[in-house]
Amino acid sequence: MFIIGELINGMYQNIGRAIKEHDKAVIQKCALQQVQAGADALDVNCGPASREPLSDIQWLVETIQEVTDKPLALDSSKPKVIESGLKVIKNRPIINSTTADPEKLEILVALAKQYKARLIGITISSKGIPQNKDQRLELAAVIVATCVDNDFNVEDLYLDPIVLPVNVAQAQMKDILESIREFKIISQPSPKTIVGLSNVSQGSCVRSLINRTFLTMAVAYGLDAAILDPADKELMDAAITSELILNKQIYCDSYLEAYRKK
Ligand code: THG
Repeated sequence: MFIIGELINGMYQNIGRAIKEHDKAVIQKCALQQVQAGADALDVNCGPASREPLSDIQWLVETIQEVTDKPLALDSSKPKVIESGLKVIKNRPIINSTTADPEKLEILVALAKQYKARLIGITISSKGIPQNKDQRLELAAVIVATCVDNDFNVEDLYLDPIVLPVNVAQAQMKDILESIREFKIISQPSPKTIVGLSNVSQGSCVRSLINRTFLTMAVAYGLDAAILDPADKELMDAAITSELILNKQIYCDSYLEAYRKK
C-alpha cells in the first residue's frame, strides 16, 4: 500500500498558522513525524485560508525538501497552484488532483507529462460529486481516455472515487468500495486506485475505528494507495495486516516490525 501522509494541510490550525508565519520548524517536524510513521509520500495543501497559494505552496515544498526526499503530492483544486509547486519540486511529483472536467483534465495531464508526475484523478465533474457507482465509472472512463489519448501512462494514474462521510452518505459506501474494484478493469494496463481516507469519518466521533475499518475493506476491493494520517498507529497496523492477509507480504510473527524496517 502506497501511503501519502495527510497532515501538512492548512486546514489544520497548527499548519495554517505555520504557513502564515513561515514557521519552518512546525512543517519540518510534521514531515519527519509522518515519514518516521511510515509515509511513502507527503500531501502538501495550503488550505482554504491561504491568501497567497502560489507562493505558499512553493515555500511548503522547499521547506519540506530540506528534511526529506520523499515524493510530494501537490494538493490543490487550482492548476495554477499545482504548476507553481511543480516548478520547485526536486523528486518525482504527484499531482493531486484533476477532476473529469475536460478543460482541467487537458491542463493537468499535460503538466503531469511535462514533469513526469504521477496523477490523481478524482471522479468529480462540473456537475458535482457522483451519487452512484455508474456515474463514478463514467467519469473515471473520461479520465482514463484522456490519459490514453495524450500518451500518459495509465499506470501512473491514481483514480479516486471520492470518499464521502459515512454519517451523511451511508447508502453510498458500498458503491464507493465497488467503484475501486471496477476502476481497475477500465483499461489494460490498469489504472491505480486511491482514497482520501479521513473523509469517511468527518463529523463522526469514533474516527479512528471508522477509518481503519473502511481502509481494510477498501484494500480487499483492490485499493493501491491512501491519503491518511500515518501517526494513527492502529490504522497503519491495519493497513499492513490487510496486505498480509492478501498475501502481499510474507508472514512471520514480527511482520509489523519487519514491514516498518523495510
Ligand atoms: N482525495 C484526494 N485528495 C484529498 C482528499 C481526497 N485531499 C484532502 C483530503 N481529501 C484528504 N486529507 C484530509 C485531511 C484532513 C482531514 C480529512 C482529509 C480531516 N481533518 C479534520 C476534520 O475535518 O475534522 C480537521 C481537524 C482540525 O481542524 O484540526 O478530517 O478525498 N485526492
